[in-house]
Amino acid sequence: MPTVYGISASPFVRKVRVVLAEKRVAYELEPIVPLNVPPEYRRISPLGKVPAFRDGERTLADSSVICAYLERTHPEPPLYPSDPYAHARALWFEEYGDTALAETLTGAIFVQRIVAPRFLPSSTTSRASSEAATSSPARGSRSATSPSPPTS
Ligand SMILES: N[C@@H](CCC(=O)N[C@@H](CS)C(=O)NCC(=O)O)C(=O)O
Repeated sequence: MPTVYGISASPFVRKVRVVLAEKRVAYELEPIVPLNVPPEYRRISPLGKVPAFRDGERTLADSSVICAYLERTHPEPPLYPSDPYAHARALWFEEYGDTALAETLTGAIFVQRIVAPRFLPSSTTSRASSEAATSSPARGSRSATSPSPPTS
C-alpha cells in the first residue's frame, strides 16, 4: 500500500489526499511534521517538505509531481484534461494555486485565523487577524498584497 508522508494541516498534503480519494487508492498516512524533519526523511524529500510519497521502492517529493505520477499510474477517473492545451492550462492553475495563492492565503488566513488563535492566543498575530477581518476590502476589490489571478 502506498504511503503519504505529511500532515493534513498542509494544503499540499490535502491536495495529494484528494487525488488519492478521487482515484479510490488506499494508502497510509505517515504524519511527518515539516519542522526539523529527521535526516532520513530528506532521502525521500530533499527539501524537507511535505508531502512525500512512497509506492513500493519508488519515492517522490512535491505534491504536483506526486499528482502527475498518480494520474499516470491510476488514470481513472482522469483529473487532468487530455487536450494538450487544456492540460497545460490546468498545470498553470495548479502552479498558481501552489505558489502565489498559497503564499498569500497561508499568512493571511491560515496562520492568522487558524494557527494563531489556537496556538498563539496572545500574539500580535491574532490581534492583526481581528483587525484584518474587520477591515477586509470589499468583495471585488483587491488589496495591494493580493496575487493577480491567472489570465485566460
Ligand atoms: N511545492 C511543494 C510545497 C510543499 C510545502 O511547501 N509544504 C510545506 C507545508 S504546507 C512544508 O513542508 N514546509 C516546510 C519547509 O518549507 O521547510 C509541494 O507542492 O509539495
